Amino acid sequence: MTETRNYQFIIAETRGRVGLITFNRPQQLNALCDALVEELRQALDDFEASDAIGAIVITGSEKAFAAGADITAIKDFSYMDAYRRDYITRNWERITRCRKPVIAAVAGYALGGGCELAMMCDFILAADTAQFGQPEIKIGTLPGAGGTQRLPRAVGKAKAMEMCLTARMMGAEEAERAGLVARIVPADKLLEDALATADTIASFSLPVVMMIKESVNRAAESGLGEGLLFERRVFHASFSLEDQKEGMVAFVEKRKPVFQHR
Ligand code: CO8
Repeated sequence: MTETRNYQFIIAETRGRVGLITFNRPQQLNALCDALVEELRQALDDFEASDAIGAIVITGSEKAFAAGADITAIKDFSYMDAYRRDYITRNWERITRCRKPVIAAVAGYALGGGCELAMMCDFILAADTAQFGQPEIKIGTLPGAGGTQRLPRAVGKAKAMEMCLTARMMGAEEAERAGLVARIVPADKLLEDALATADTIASFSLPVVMMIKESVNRAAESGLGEGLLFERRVFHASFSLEDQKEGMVAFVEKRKPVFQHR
């Protein structure tokens, strides 16, 4: 395990080929102040640039993944403050521009911007203690980091509408049933499981991993015909990879492949 830069509000470390980012603002339940999200952006930039990293895990504390945007910091924002800063788009959405897979490991509260940030990741692993919600309506605003768009796509319109309009929280079991999370893990095993999952992904050929991520994302962003065409083109392109040759030859030779990530 190697710690990377010195940050104030996050801890960024490497565990083998996995980059681990832990929100570290426990007194405020990891409320997402601008400095924290800037550090997140920096850590993601570093992990993306590093050839030694194949997958990324983002996690919080036992009590909270993140309890939302920092209400204290944004309460006096004017329209112009939010617009000129390009609030949310400038740094929160760095996650959505990651080309390497990003897993959210969520225990405790994932509320408002915390839920939205988790939904920006490629998939969510939830501790049995996880609570998801979009309670912005209670503080006189609305989800502003994708909640009204990604939640209905994940759980369907009825549940998303109810959650956004009533601020009701959804527990881990309901979240799994509804398709918001990939899997539920006992809380004390969450990090271990998320790191093992990321490690499995990082053990595969990185260009193939990236091609799969890009292709699955097309399913959400295009019609079936366009999506299938995209997949087919990328699939054909995969035959240009050294790792494809190695993977298939290793299978035929009944040995473990050694991927070179090219
Ligand atoms: N921002 C700032 N501080 C927070 C936040 C937050 N989102 N959440 C918790 N805190 C602070 C509390 O103020 C408290 O601080 P202190 O100890 O100094 O009083 C500390 O964290 C602990 O919180 P509680 O004492 O409230 O802990 P509880 O266990 O009693 O309750 C809850 C936990 C239920 C999570 C409660 O803290 C809560 O309801 N938090 C707010 C949740 C919320 O409304 N989140 C949505 C925020 S808005 C948002 O995310 C919008 C995203 C993008 C919008 C863009 C708009 C421009």
